[in-house]
Order: sequence, then C-alpha cells, then structure tokens
Amino acid sequence: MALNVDAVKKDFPILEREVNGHRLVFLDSAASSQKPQVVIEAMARYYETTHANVHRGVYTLAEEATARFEAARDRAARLINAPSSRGVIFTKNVTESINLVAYSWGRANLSAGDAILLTELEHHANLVPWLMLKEERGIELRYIPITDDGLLDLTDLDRLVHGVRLVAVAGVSNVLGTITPVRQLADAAHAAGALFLVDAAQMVPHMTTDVAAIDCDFLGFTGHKMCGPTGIGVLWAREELLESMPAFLGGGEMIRDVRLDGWTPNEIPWKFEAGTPPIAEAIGLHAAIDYLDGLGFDAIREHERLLVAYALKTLGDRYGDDIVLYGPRDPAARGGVVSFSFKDIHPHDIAQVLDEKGVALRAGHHCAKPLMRRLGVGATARASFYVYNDEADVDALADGLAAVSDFFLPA
Ligand code: 7TS
Repeated sequence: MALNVDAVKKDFPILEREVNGHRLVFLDSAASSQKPQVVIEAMARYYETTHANVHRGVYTLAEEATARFEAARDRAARLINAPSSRGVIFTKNVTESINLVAYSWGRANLSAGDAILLTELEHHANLVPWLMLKEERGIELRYIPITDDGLLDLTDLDRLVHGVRLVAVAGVSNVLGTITPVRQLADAAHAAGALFLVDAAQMVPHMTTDVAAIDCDFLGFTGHKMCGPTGIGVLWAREELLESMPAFLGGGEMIRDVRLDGWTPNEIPWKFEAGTPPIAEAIGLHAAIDYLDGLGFDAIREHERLLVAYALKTLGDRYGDDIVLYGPRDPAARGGVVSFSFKDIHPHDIAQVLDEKGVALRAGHHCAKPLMRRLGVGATARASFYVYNDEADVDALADGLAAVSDFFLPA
C-alpha cells in the first residue's frame, strides 16, 4: 500500500537540482506541485506531433487534437466518478470554476435576502466570488465556525443551514489540513433544499474523490496542484444544473449559432468553454491523472497521513512550546499540510532562512485572511507534502528550524 518514495522522486526531474548548495526539499505542493517527466513529455510530444485547434478543423491533426482533448475530459470524469463527461467543464483553475458557479448559477438564482453557507476556513477563491454577489445582490453570507483544533464546529449547523440556497465548502483546508465532513454537509444542504459545492483543490490531488459518494452538485479542482500543468482546472456539475445555467463567458466555441441580432448556446459542456481551450494543458492533466492513479490514491492518502503524523511528532517533540502547530491533532483528520508559528519569528524570515538550506515552504496568509484572523495571526509558515516527500524532508525542515532559531535568536 505504501508509496515507494525513492522511485517516485526519480520521476520528478526538478528534484535533481540543488538550491543554494543543498538538495531541493520542496514543501510547497499545496501552492503548486512539481511535475513528473511523463506529464512534461506528454505535453511536449503533443506539440511535436499533434497540435492544432480543436472542434473546428476537418484535417487529421485537428481531429486527433480534438480526440485527445475530449479523452482528457473523459479521464477527468472517471477520476471523480462522474456519471458522464458532459458535466466536466475545463476552466483555467479552481478559482475560475467557483467564479463560473457564482456568475452563472448565482446571478440566475440569487437575489436580496437569499443566503449562502460557507465556512471560516475557506480560501479566498471560495469567499470573494460570494462576497461580490453579496455586494451586487444583497445576498446573506453565513459561516460555519471552526473549533480551536481547526475542525468545523457543526453544533449550530441546523440553524445555519436553514433556508440557505447553497452550501460551499473546501473539502480540505489549505492552511489547517482539516478534512471536512463533505457527505454530512451535502446531506444537510439537501435536507434544507440547498445545493452543495465542494472546493476540492486540496482534495482531488490527495485522496480518492467520488462525486456520487459525496453527493455534491458542484465540485472544482485545479490541475497544477496534482502534478498537472498550470492553466487548467475543472468544474464538475450535475448535468441538469448545467443545462439550466446561463453561459458564463461569450465567444467562439460556446455557441451553436450567432446572428447579428442574437445567438444560441452550444450544448454542455462546451456552452461554458468560450474561445480556444487549454488543449496541451488538458493532455498534461490526463497524463497527471494517469500517473497519480498508477501510484494509487489510497496509497497517496496513507503516505501523507503517515508523513503528517511524523511531522507533528518530530516538530512537537523537538520544539515543544516554541512551536505552535495549527489544525487537528489527529493525522487521520487532516491532509498533508502543517502550518505553524515558531518562537515569534516572522514566517517570512523562517522561509528565507530555510531557503538558504534548500527547503522551500510557504509563508503568509495562504489566501485565507479570515482564517488567519480566527487563528489570531497575520501569517503562518506552512509545510505541505506530496508523493515525493519523505521523512528525510521533514527532518530537513526540523533541522532548518534550528538554524532559523540560531540566526534570529542566537544563544
Ligand atoms: N481553494 C483552495 C482550498 C486552495 O488551496 C487554492 C490554492 C485555491 C482554491 C485556488 O487555486 P487556483 O489554482 O485557482 O489558484 N491554494 C494555494 C495555497 O494554499 N498556496 O498557494 C495557492
């Protein structure tokens, strides 16, 4: 079941490079993962042999490119156990996926007084589109609070969910790692007559994700966090919802007919894909999904659970009260993310000294400013793990923190 991390590391050319004279210890996959050779090659080979625009040419290259692009859509549908690829829309990232729902479904269905339920731990991508609708339409936003351990506090869920039109939640927090109870929230949303959206940016890359088992109505994810290229994301939605939703961006591809006095939309999913889509990126995403599936999503999940358990124990044992580790105590309740504060040293200073040791980790608010306020900090340092990380990488982080302490707080 476990991953063979030594073999996995060899699949990622970037891990061969040194940074500041040290081997690269990449602990920022929650921001964007590195890419295996098979993904880089799939995209290069596509450009070398097949590239043409899709859905318009009748010549061989155009037909092959279209077939490859649509095969990527089928693969993305199978990845999340979607009933068909008609519900899979390619976007540029999960941010665009959520904006699509807010613009199209939100503007067609929500008006003053309607309520949406979010949580306190959302990434800005699942906050700002709804805050914009609040300003524009006067909708009400409600928030599920979190406990001090970083779990969703569902004590008041019945009251909060009552009368809302949509519940929209991150499946896994990018700051705390918290794995949220998406099936329970889907059931609560549906019982209240609401739709349920999952921001699966930190979920799909790291665990088996099944839209039928979750029973969600919308689910978004982003290719670059799952070994795929930047520039491609997915919005999956129930087909009957997509049929009823108005188009989002207008232009080529998304129309069936255009006259000087009007237009008619294309069928789904193309109705939501205006202009030339990210073709090579879809082919790269296809290769990334095949690669991760080859490793096994259950094995990836187990690997990250063990690595987070090791990190929490190593950092806790070594630094005791000098380190604050945010998020659930139980590694089974969290994904591969460890945010922390260390000895009152600013997270940017921590990240800068660690970089001198070849350790790349993110410092800042992680695009979750309301959550930072809830934690009572302006920023945290964050290590995030993926398939190519191992215990030696955690040790490099722990050793690096000793150097950080020596630099800023010499004895
Ligand atoms: N939602 C969650 C939960 C995320 O973690 C991120 C990116 C996004 C949405 C947005 O993804 P995008 O591909 O549309 O940009 N999170 C992070 C992060 O934690 N550090 O950098 C980006």
